[in-house]
Amino acid sequence: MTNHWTDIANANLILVMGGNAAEAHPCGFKWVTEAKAHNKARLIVVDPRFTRTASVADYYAPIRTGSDIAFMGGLINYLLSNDKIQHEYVRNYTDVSFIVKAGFGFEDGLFSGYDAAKRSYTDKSGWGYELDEDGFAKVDPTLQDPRCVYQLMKLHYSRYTAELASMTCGMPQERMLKIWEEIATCSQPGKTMTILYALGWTQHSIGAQIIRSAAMVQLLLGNVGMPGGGVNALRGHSNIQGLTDLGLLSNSLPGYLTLPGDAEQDYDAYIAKRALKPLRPGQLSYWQNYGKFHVSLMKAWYGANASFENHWGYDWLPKLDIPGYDVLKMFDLMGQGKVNGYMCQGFNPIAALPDKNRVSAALSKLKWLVVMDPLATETSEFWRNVGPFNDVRSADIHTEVIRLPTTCFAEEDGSLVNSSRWLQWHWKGADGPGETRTDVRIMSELFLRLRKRYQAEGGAFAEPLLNLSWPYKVADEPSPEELARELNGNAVSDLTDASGATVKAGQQLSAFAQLKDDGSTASGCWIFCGSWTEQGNQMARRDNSDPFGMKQNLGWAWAWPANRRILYNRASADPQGKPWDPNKRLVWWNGKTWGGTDTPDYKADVPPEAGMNPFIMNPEGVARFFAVDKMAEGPFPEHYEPFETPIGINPLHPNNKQATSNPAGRIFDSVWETLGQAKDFPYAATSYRLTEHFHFWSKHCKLNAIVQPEQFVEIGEVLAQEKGIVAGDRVRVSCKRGHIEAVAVVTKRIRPLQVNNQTVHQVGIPLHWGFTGSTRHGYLTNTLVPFLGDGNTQTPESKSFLVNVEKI
Ligand SMILES: Nc1nc2c(c(=O)[nH]1)N[C@H]1C(S)=C(S)[C@@H](COP(=O)(O)OP(=O)(O)OC[C@H]3O[C@@H](n4cnc5c(=O)[nH]c(N)nc54)[C@H](O)[C@@H]3O)O[C@H]1N2
Ligand SMILES: Nc1nc2c(c(=O)[nH]1)N[C@H]1C(S)=C(S)[C@@H](COP(=O)(O)OP(=O)(O)OC[C@H]3O[C@@H](n4cnc5c(=O)[nH]c(N)nc54)[C@H](O)[C@@H]3O)O[C@H]1N2
Ligand SMILES: [Mo]
Repeated sequence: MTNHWTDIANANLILVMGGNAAEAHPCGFKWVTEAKAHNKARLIVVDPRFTRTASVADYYAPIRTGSDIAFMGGLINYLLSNDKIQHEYVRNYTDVSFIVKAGFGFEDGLFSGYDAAKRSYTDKSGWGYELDEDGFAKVDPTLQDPRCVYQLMKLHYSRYTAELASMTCGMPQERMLKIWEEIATCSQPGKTMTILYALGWTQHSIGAQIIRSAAMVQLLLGNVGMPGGGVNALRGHSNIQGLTDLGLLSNSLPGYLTLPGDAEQDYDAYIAKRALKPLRPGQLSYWQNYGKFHVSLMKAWYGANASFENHWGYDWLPKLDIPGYDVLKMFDLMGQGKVNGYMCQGFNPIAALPDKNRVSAALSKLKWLVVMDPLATETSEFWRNVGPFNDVRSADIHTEVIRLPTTCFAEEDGSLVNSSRWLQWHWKGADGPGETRTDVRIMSELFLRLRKRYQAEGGAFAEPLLNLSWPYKVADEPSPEELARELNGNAVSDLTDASGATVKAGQQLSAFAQLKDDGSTASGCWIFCGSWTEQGNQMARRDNSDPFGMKQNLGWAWAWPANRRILYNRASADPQGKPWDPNKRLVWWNGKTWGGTDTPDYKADVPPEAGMNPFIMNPEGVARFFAVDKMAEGPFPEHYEPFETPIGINPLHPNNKQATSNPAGRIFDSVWETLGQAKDFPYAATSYRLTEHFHFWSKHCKLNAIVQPEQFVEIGEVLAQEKGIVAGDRVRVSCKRGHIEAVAVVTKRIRPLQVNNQTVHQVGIPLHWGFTGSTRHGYLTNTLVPFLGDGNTQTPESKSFLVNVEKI
């Protein structure tokens, strides 16, 4: 989230689109209720289904799954052509005036630089700003230059008329216009809309670009950095925010630092490429501190073994030979027989990943599989024949499966990072039963045994293991406190920080501004620096006082970065440093310094007249409508159809087959033949959650099993009638990859939509059932989802695929 949970109460308008917060985030959803009750906020919900969130909305509109960019693109066009933008904000705080290189173009659904054979944009050289001779970006403050971002954006979205958007989304035009009109009222300074989204936006082959389009809308309205504004990802697993923060993705390092690629063997070049120089004179470009964060990380990992002479152990970091080893890639390699063993920790891939039969075949090619989990999951039982629900030939599967029972979060102390970026400490409720061990214990023992063997026998590339620093009191079980203190970081030798304060060797650091690139500081995750200081565990704080009445609650837990609650909050004040609206005060210039109700996201002593731009994480200091070269499929979001499209063409590019679905989406060659077509599988299906279950494990819990005992699918009344299905019938839902069977729920909550002059029916499939646990056994929903994903995040397209439905 750019903003945070309690801040939702500051919104005037709440758009829930691409999520179902009342169902999947019921505790956080109370802040929506607060905003409605105390702030007269209005709630708009856009979802293929009339959801539990929609049931308390002021306005609801249906949408065809996978078509949200058409809606957002139409909205951008509407705001620009009706002049409903926050002018001063857009002019001063965004890239509208920046001149784009002449090499950038867009034609027939494709941006410049596309390589059809490689299915990717191999030449992104045009996707950037024109620079002057000093290396600064060229701008045209009058916005008249046809190559400035403003003019290019206007041109790009002029194609997204209300008619075209409506016929692409299947949303009646008058409903669409009503929503756009209401959203447009938030272009007044001080009136804010918050956008809450989750998987309804991410789980598409074009998901990351849907979210960018939402960011563009919020920038046009001047809503980023504002109380009650922002683009807010409601995150999933209790600690999934912590997972990305700590760099558990295959191409990242803790604190959003990045792993080098194969071509980056030179340490200085690796740092220089990431320590971005300012693109405007006098601008603060915060990533110029990259080296300090990186060296401090290496000192945390390798201690005294990381030195100036050995480039802080740079050679011990893996260098990626491909952009990343995401789960789709790993399971593709596994399916090709190129993976011997798999450690599966707190993850149930056969249930969670797309195309269950493909995942099962991949697991069958392993020599060994270790499952670390409190439960016997579908993945640890994948080799067992469970009738039609898991119809495998056990005798043919030679994978050796080893289960290591772990505790779960409630059986240990530690911290969880929530969607608000708050690190909240929690205390264990009970000891784990039986032979369970904590994950930390299992991983530590494994490490210690491996290291012992390397010490005794040697081996290829042993240095990363041999040189690791392991300073914990109990070597085979570091404590949560020790680990948390290490993530925060400490002084390695006595030092004087930028403010002139001295920190003694061994003392905890208090802020990442103290980090250095000379080896005198260690920090396991620079953005967590400040969470466990000499003053103690800041994550355990539970002071909910709210002195300014702005719901920022700076004494509750600890938020990264720097206990800042709202990112980019400098933009909540006008260029002179005065809040856009006295009722929406976050930070302001008091004549000497920036301060207020939140920790300023800016350099505290730089006066407004210095003209430093507020988005200090970008080298140009402004927010981007034009994503330069950061996205796989182009600098502006464009609508592409799901890979399995119910209408067969892209209404925006009916004549270019290459631009039907995301031309840079993640798909492997062998997957094309597994995709179905609308003539065989005519219905647009989507999958989702229910409050009563948590993925695939709450079904092991008897109370949850009782409240939602059996797999069902939701179909609309019109489709049910066409198919002769009544509520309670058993139906077979099939796609080219397989089928499931379930009970039919016939509902008014899913209506047929008129899309591109044809009727599209949607089918809703909850994801929770399987062949373990206490519920009635069922088929895994992911039997139906295709094995492909987003071009940037590789997130599977679990929200849009084609099926047929028949009565059994
Ligand atoms: N009770 C419970 N809570 C949970 C979870 C759980 O399993 N159970 N899981 C947690 C996790 S890990 C996550 S990631 C979150 C997920 O949170 P959500 O994303 O809110 O959950 P979903 O139910 O997967 O999907 C949300 C909605 O997206 C809609 N949708 C589908 N396709 C589209 C589309 O193309 N456009 C739009 N606008 N909407 C679409 C669906 O109809 C659905 O109502 O929930 C978390 N909370
Ligand atoms: N079709 C479709 N597929 C989807 C989705 C969808 O919307 N539609 N949503 C996707 C999303 S967003 C998600 S997050 C995934 C969820 O997919 P998974 O994360 O694989 O699902 P869970 O059932 O939550 O599995 C977590 C496992 O962790 C175990 N566990 C709990 N605590 C601990 C612990 O402390 N240590 C260890 N080692 N294990 C522990 C649990 O017992 C459980 O088996 O599903 C994805 N798949
Ligand atoms: Mo998730």
